[in-house]
Amino acid sequence: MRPGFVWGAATSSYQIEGAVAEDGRGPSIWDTFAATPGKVDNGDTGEVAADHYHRYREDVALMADLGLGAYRFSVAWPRVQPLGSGAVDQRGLDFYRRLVDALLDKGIEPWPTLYHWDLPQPLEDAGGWPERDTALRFADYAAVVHEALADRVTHWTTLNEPWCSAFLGYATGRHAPGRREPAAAVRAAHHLLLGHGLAVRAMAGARVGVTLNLTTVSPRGPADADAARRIDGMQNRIFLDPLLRGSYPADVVDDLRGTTSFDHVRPDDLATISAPLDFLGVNYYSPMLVARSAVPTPSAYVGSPHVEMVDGGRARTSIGWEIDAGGLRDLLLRLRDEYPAVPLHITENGAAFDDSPHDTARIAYLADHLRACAEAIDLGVPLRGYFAWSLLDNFEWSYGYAQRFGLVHVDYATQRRTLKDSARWYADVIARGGELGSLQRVDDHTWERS
Ligand code: IFM
Repeated sequence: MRPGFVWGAATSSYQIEGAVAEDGRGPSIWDTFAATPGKVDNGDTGEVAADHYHRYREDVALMADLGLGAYRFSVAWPRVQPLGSGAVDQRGLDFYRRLVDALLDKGIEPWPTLYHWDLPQPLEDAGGWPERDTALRFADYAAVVHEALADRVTHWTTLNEPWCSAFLGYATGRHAPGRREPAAAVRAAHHLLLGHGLAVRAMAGARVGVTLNLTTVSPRGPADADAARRIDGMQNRIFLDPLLRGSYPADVVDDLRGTTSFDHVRPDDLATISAPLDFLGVNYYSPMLVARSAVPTPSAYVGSPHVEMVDGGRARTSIGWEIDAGGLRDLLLRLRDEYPAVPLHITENGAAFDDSPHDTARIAYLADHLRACAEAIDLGVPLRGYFAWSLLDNFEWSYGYAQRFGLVHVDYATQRRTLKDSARWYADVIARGGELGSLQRVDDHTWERS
């Protein structure tokens, strides 16, 4: 990788912080959802998580040992504004001030994300993201955090994976707030985008990006081309086009005609949403292979019930996601070819495996994806950084603690942190400036230095 390439790792507030009732933090939709029986595997919640709220100094020291250049974390809105609007709790902001100072002390650049899914519960009680007002409240909150940290933070991310917030939160109900209302999900997607655009405006002068979970979508065969177009529209283009081209894709609007009339979109919204981005964050984990299905199946892809995901026959991680590093390269090339140029950062990439601490499968996954990044850069993609997901094992949403994505193992009973082999390997890659050459893949699960 080139000099200046940003090497980082990522986490998010609800997944690691714990301390959900401390220092004035208000409840978020994830507190409510996790406390609802049957919503999260094993009844797990983020109440304690990795106790990062109390152990952040130890965690920053770990990051420094790994040689990270940057740390991507998220700010918990309900710590800053317990009611989601109005009064600001300085104790919440102080936590992030301390975290940022600890990072800077170690020469690690803080990369905060303003929203990684923990919406203050009072805002959901008022209607949540399907309501336009939530976007306005988000911009107010962004301004508050920006003012508090602007002297110490350069790169800001507004949203993490608005697809999940909108379509898992409001269509399938697999994520908080657990609603199953397809039309509301489409409105939520728009208001998340609007919130992003308004936040960019509210943080004038800052370097701001947004993170999307994007992927490759391929048809199983020629008869499935329309199915692939539809899923690509609802997964990728419904966010990319408004942000980078200032319009919704016409085919997606058409596909959604029976679901919503788009009358929630006001005339100036798309101009606000498409304010120039300083970078686009790309989260990539797995490819998608899709087919037309004869039987209608409700899914996150509202408006396209006759589509199904099919098995691509590739190896899978423990969470069941197929592995395809080439997909990351193809995705990056597509962004280069089809959208206006914008600096890119991989803001998440990683794998869940239960083989810690000797996690050769995770090393293989990361190495293959880093090679894909290097290939993309060689082909002219303006990729400027890579953040491994995740620094620590953490609360994996509706899967609870059973799925482990960390470079660092967390023993939840004692909160003891132990570096996995992948953490040592990643530190070595960073120290070599991204040089993977001396590492040889033996098989799917083994990786050796030659
Ligand atoms: O853990 C999540 C993260 O919060 C958002 N992106 C995907 C990760 C793995 O599921």
